[in-house]
Parts: sequence; C-alpha cells; structure tokens
Amino acid sequence: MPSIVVIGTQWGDEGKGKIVDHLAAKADVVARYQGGNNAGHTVVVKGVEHKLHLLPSGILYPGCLCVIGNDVVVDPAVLLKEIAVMRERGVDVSGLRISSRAHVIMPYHRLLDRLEEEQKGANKIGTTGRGIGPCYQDKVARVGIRFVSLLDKEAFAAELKQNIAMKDPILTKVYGQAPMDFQAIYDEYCGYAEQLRSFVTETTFVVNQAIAKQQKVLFEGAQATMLDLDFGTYPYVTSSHPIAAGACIGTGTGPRNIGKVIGVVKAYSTRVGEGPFPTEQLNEIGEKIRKIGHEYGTTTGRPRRCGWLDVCGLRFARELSAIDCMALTRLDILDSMPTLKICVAYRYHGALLDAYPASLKVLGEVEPVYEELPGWQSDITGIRRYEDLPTACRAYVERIAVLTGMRTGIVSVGPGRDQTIVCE
Ligand code: 2SA
Ligand code: GDP
Ligand code: MG
Repeated sequence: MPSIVVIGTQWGDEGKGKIVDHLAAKADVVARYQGGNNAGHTVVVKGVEHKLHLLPSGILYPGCLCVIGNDVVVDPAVLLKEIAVMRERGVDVSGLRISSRAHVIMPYHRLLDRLEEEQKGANKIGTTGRGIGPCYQDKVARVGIRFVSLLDKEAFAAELKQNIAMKDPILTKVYGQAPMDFQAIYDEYCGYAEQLRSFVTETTFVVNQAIAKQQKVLFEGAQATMLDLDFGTYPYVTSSHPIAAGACIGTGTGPRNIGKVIGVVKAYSTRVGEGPFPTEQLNEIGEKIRKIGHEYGTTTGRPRRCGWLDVCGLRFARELSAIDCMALTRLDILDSMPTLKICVAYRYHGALLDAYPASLKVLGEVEPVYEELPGWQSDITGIRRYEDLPTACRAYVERIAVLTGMRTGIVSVGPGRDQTIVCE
C-alpha cells in the first residue's frame, strides 16, 4: 500500500471515517491534515459507535501513529474530552502526535464565529459554530497561536495579550460584548497545555520518516471537495483545503509522496449548512432519504439536506484531486427506492455547461439533467461479494464509475467494518 489520501467528494459526511478505519487496519500512520472539530467522523466497531472530531480515524488500531497535522485547528478542550472518552473505552491513545505548528482554537474564535454568523443574518454560512473560520483567519493574518507558543508560558502570554488587544475593540464596540478576561483564558489554556504537552511534536518529521521507511501513511481528509475554500461553493465553504493537495500542505510532505487518492462518494447527495445544492430534493424523496439514512450532523445534530447523486460535482472532485478510485458508501440507504436519478449535466440558459461554475448565481439557476435508473428494492446489507449485489444495484454502481471516470475501489453496504466490499 503506498501513501493514500482519502477525501470527501461531495459536501461531507460521505462516510470517510468508516473508509479510513477500514484502510487503517494496514496503515502505520493516519494523519488528519485540515479542519478541526467541525468534522464528525463516525466509526462503528462491533456495534459501538465512535464519533471522532479531532482524533484521526486510525486511533482504534493499537500501534497506529495518529497525527494531527499542522493545518488542523485544535480546540484543546474538545481534544482532551475525546481522549478521555477513548481512554474510558479502553482505547490506547499513546500513538497520538499533535503538530507543534497546529493552531489553537481560542474562546474568542468560537464567540466570533457565532457573532459573525448572526451579523450575516439571511446570508449566514451555516457554520458549525466551533470557531473554525476565525481561527484560520488569525492564521492567515499571522496572529494565530500555535501549539509551540501555547507550551511556552511567556510566548503564550504575549501572544494572548496581543490578540485580546486586537479583538476587544471589535467585541465590545461592534458586537456589544464584555471585554475578555486575560487571566481566566491564560489559566484555562495553560492547564490544557500541560495535559497535551506530551503529545506535541514535529509531526512533519514523523510523517516523512514513515514515508522514507516505506511505511504506510494514510491521509484523512475532513469536510469535502465542495466545501474547499478555493474550489467549493464559495462563500458557503469551510476555511481549509479538504482536496487531496491539502494533505501535502497540511502535514508537510511533497506531492511525489502521495501514491493514491481515494474519493469517498455517498450514493446520493447531502449538504449541511447553507449554499447552493442543485440536486436537492425539497420533497418526499429528500425526506425519505433523510429518514432512512438518519441524515443529521454528527457534530451539531442539524438535519442534512438531501438529494440525488450529482456527477457534475463528482467529475470536478476527480479532476481537482486526481482521484484514482472511489469508495461508494451508503448504497444500502437506497434499498427501497423504486427508481434512482443521477444528475449527469447542468443546463444553463439552454446550453450544457462543461466546467463546474464558480458563480453562485449560475449554480442557483442551473437545471440538473437527470438519467433515471431502476432501483433494486431489496436488502443489500448482508451482501459481502460484489457479484452477489442485485443486477440493478451493480448497474447503478457501474454507471457512476463510467460517468465520473473513477474506478470502483470499495462498495460499502452498512456502517459496520464487515459491511465492506473490496473491488480492487
Ligand atoms: P465551518 O464550521 O466554518 O467549517 O462551516 C463552514 C461550512 O462547512 C460545513 N461543514 C460541514 N459539512 C458537513 N459535515 C461536517 N461535519 C459535521 C458532520 C457537521 C455537523 O459530520 O455532520 O455536525 O453539523 C461539516 N463541518 C463543516 C458547514 O456546515 C458549513 O456549511
Ligand atoms: P464522515 O464525516 O464522512 O466520516 O461521515 P459521518 O460519520 O459524518 O456520516 C456517515 C454516517 O454513515 C456514519 O454514521 C457512518 O457510520 C455511516 N456509514 C458509513 N458507511 C455506511 C454505509 O455504507 N451504509 C450505512 N447505512 N451507513 C454508513
Ligand atoms: Mg461527518
């Protein structure tokens, strides 16, 4: 197994956690490379559901090194809670490594996330409210606080003071909030620093050493292509780079070290938060998918918007990340559908678009062109061999592969580890 990047191809929640957990059985290192605790990756092992927000989905394999890379933004309180839950469940977390370059989510990031969303009103992004955007803003503005500073009391005090001096006027004058309490934040975060100190290291060295030793490294994407800061449905995106290229910047390795890119494709589309969604079904079909699929946010519990599979977005994802093959998930959720639709093109003012539009106006007005396929109307959750899937089900899978140009690597027919059909 060469180094593999696993990415979401749609708007997130494709089942990346399950696929990374499956591949992690053979990995030496699993590295998260972007995002923060906005992510909710679910791994189900022997009927026990683990909801991971910051810990890489390799954590359930003893001996696997789990890296939180430099472009991940870390809320230390959330990470400590996640570590505590894992320890309670008997999971060994000694393989965790946190990049000293990773930025720390501070209380004012969470507050600003909420206030900025409120101020945007009808134009809100629908963020997870975890402080992700404001933390990345500080990183780009070169005032962010990294773990390397958090662990150094003097540096941390100076940087926190600077941030409070810059942000208090905004919080008090623009948003009518109380000024921040330096000492309270300082004491709280110094406490986190001591509890996390032993995990913090130069993770770039960890990742590149593993690659040099021909070990197997798995890069775990969070959120997904259509939420990418540059290529997603801007501004309705997250503030990082979920596409495969993000793995290089987010861990500090070169593109030649990436051997394979797996795109996780949910058998239909969902989106949580605001923004365009051309194949959304605001009708009984969307409601049926949400109900059967229990489509609610893993982090926030928000209902997810549901619709048909969109090949226009998938082709864009394949191009952006040079995806080799797909892991097609949640196929079983479509078991009872009499017919299925796949959006094969966008029509705009009578013409078919060849490139994915940057304009939200265009995206809001495109008319999806659908191809209709018969459903299989039987339970596939117990099937373990590709050739045993119903003919109509295989036809659906194979049509997606042809339309997107991605080979079929894995087909997933349920959340469990064993409900995984490996095709290549
Ligand atoms: P943010 O908080 O700044 O990253 O929000 C910006 C947009 O990115 C979307 N986003 C997500 N979309 C799908 N799943 C995500 N993770 C959770 C999950 C979400 C949840 O696993 O279900 O529980 O609500 C995720 N994280 C960010 C977000 O909805 C905004 O559209
Ligand atoms: P992620 O953010 O991409 O990791 O996805 P989430 O964990 O937010 O949401 C995916 C959900 O689908 C989780 O509850 C998984 O346990 C579940 N899941 C993954 N693959 C399958 C599958 O093939 N079938 C079913 N029914 N559930 C699946
Ligand atoms: Mg999720």
